[in-house]
Amino acid sequence: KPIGFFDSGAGGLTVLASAVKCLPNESFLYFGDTAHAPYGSRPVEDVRNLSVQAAEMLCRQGCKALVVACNTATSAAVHVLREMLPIPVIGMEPAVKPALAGGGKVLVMATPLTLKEEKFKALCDRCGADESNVIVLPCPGLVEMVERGETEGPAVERALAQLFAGADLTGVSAVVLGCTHYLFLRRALAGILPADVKFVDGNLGTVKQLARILKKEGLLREEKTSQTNVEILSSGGEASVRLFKELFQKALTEME
Ligand code: DGN
Repeated sequence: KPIGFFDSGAGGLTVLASAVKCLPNESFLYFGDTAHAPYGSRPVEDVRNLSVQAAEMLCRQGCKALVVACNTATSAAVHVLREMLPIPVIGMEPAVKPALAGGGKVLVMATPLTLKEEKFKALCDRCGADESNVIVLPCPGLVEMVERGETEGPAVERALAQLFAGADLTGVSAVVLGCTHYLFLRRALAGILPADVKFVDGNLGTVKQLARILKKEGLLREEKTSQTNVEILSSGGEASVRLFKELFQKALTEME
């Protein structure tokens, strides 16, 4: 049985790439909801309904566990999905805690919805984050850019520089990539930010959590496979699946 992953589009492919590396004997089924991307600027009820539809579809396909490979969908819907589905549901959250552990100030990039939701406030409270050590930077437009396959080059760097123009980076030692799409922009971001700024994301943490839960529930596949089985679906049609496959290869070569 495969492990299901979903996101509003291509961002979750970065999580999928980490999962394939950590759990090569598993099968994976990925769904990107391109027809409804981006989730991050929709009302929370919309994101919840779309997430439920995506999750139900993956369950019908026989998935044994579900990874909500999207910070936005997690903050809007993970509690509903956990109540509703008969399989384990693993969500994501911006990696504020590990970023703060490094010392210094942290800047959190995420979608407007993620930063607005109660779940983010609760996360900040849990981590002892406040205005003195955490700056938030809502990033409308970045998801759309990645969805067009634009991840590097001068135009991307210009868009990023514009986004950061108003941000005070004094004392910032780490940038949290609080949206799975932004991992595709890591190289471009490194081009516009001071060289000593570290990037922190929640992908590996999420995959480790997935592995722990699979093990605990007796769902981990022990038999070896010579090639990991990965199937990629999109609500955006063939062209979108082709782009997803390209981006997935990029994620596999670039992500840890
Ligand atoms: N990849 C999603 C996330 O991690 O928040 C963003 C999805 C979107 O459409 N905004």
